[in-house]
Amino acid sequence: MSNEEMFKQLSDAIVSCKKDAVLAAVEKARDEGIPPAEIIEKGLAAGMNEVGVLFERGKLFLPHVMMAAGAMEAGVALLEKDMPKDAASKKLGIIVNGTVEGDVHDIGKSIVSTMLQSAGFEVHDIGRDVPLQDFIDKVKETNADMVGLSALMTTTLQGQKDVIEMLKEQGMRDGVKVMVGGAPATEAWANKIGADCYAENASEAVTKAKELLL
Ligand code: B12
Repeated sequence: MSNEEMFKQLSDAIVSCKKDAVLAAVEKARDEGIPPAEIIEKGLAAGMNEVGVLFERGKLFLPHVMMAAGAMEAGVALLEKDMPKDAASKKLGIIVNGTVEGDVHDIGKSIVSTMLQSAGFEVHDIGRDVPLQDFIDKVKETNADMVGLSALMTTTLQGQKDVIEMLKEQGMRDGVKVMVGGAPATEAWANKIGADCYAENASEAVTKAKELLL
């Protein structure tokens, strides 16, 4: 089976919303030697995007989306075992990452954390629906070089801007880079709110973090 066919199978498994199908497809792709990052981005995440489209068109309902999300999390968890957990030997920088207050979407954010971690960054993932001041407190506590802010809804995007304003008010903006992401975020939005960078997906997040921190 070609890699393209394998990605299609992974994506279809997510759309089927069946955890067993996802786990089987992930194991197969892994056995074929496809790197975990590609299995996640080109297979599983592509399927989740498809789920989003079907949901928007009314072809899938919220319980399906929740099942697909659970299946996706299980698939990613299976792959995390193969990814270097603690790359202490080459600590590239410290990054705090989380989803802003009011927003419970965390699949994409967690993928970003996992990929940054396996690229050699020390990542403090502080979860989802995180009160904005907590991002700042965690940056202080860990002496972080960068903070990642995820928002998946147009209504919670404002939280990214607010954290930047709060960092300024608390005299901390110069000491930490800000990276924003999530489906409704864009390069233009990042520029408008004065973030240091925007990344469209997890691999781009790794590239941009390296550009800014190394
Ligand atoms: C899965 C999902 C859910 C799951 C979330 C499960 C979970 N644990 O995350 C559940 C079912 C719980 C859910 C709930 C809700 N959802 Co929802 N959900 C989605 C869906 C279908 C997919 C999101 C996803 O996981 N995508 C796959 C991942 C891999 O992609 P990603 O998140 O975009 O992440 C990538 C990039 O964006 C980027 N990235 C992400 N974060 C970060 C951070 C940084 C720092 C960087 C650099 C990059 C980065 O890298 C990631 C990896 O490549 C989207 C549809 C869509 N098109 O996005 C709707 C969507 C986001 N949901 C939506 C809504 C409205 C809701 C609900 C209010 C319920 C409802 N009425 O539908 C609640 C929200 C409650 C709340 N307060 O948060 C809307 C938001 C609309 C808006 N206002 O903008 C969407 C767009 C669907 C829609 N069209 O209606 N949802």
